[in-house]
Amino acid sequence: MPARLCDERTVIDYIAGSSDLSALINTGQAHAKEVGDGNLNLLVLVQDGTRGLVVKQTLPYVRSDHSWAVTEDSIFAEARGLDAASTYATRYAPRYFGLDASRKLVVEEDLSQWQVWRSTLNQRIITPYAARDAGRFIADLAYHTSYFGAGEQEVQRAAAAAANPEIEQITEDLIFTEPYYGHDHNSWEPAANDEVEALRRDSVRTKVAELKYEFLTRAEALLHGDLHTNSIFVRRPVELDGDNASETDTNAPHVKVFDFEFGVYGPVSFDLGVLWGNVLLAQAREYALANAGGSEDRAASAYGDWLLSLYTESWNGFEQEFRRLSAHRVNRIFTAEFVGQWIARTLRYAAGFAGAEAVRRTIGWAKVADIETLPTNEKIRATRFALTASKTLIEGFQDIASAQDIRDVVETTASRLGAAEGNDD
Ligand code: SR1
Ligand code: MG
Repeated sequence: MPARLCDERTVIDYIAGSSDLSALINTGQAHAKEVGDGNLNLLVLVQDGTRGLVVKQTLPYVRSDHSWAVTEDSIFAEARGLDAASTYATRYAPRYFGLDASRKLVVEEDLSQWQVWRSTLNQRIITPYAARDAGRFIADLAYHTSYFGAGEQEVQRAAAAAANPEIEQITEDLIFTEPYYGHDHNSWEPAANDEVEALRRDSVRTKVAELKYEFLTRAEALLHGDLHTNSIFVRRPVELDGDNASETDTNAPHVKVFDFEFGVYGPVSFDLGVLWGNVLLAQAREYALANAGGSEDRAASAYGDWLLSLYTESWNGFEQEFRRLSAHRVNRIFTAEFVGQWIARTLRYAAGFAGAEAVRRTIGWAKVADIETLPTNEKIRATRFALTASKTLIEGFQDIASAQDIRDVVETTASRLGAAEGNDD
């Protein structure tokens, strides 16, 4: 039987009924508001004027399609991810106040003073250090939950406990299968038919198979599992513009990562790849708008340059943090040379996963505002850009040797498509 869902009134009674939770907020003064837009959860923000907390409860169906039933057990992945992230990547995760297994809900820190990264990206707001800290977050979680930072038996028990097959199936279908075949979940502007067809060649499917097999079989660390830019909060711009210490204190955390319900044991490259796939989508939007005519300043803008720098910034954040932690690795036999080989492999697969993520968010289920909010002509440009760059990454990921190589793919795609559009005129 599904858990009783909270609403804006009953959630306060729920908190008042718990001595632990009612110590965190004045329930007599509290107001609640449902603020979620995720597919699988309710997200209720409760504030008393001074303090706040968030109650996240799983839905037994997909929010935008109630006929699509989904297990409420994703709450256990959410709890596991929150617990691990707040322990191992403390600075970059919400504080975690606990799981109610019978009500299928977790309680966590109110981060409403932060802003969703996709939203600042779509407003062309530069957020310094966010990419670096997203990379550090991935490294912290990966190191401590893998054979690098924990003993063999501990990792194997944790991986077994984190099995999440029904939720993992969603990722397997939506990212690695449906976009490459006909499926009701897919849609795109007909003007992008050629780009979609090109993705459905057997040679591309074989590369996607390689990525899917990596995701299915390489259970090396606890992943966030859905690290797109709607799963990352960044600091509000006012804090970055003003006198606030966070602007100059580069060591203050500049991201908070949330939404852990897709967490599984998998390849660390997947979290990096999902992040980069969403950077690519922000670039697709920028490319489309820059080429919309009458905005030459936008074509070579500080914002566009900053977007291009995010691959290297996040990769450096990841690599430096992972190497720093690896100095204390549990497995002595994991030599520095082996760590270097593992890092290089992680980069390659991350590039491939970036392409797969950008494809699914462009033509498959769960599309993104970066592209969906564009006028039709710009949407077509953005779609072509995203699909073309993604295909290059999927076909060539085994040759990627640096984060700069990914930036090169993006820049080459922009100039090639831009030249073709110019020739059409
Ligand atoms: C049915 S859930 C659809 C998607 O939402 C989340 O963002 C995940 O990416 C999932 O694939
Ligand atoms: Mg989510």
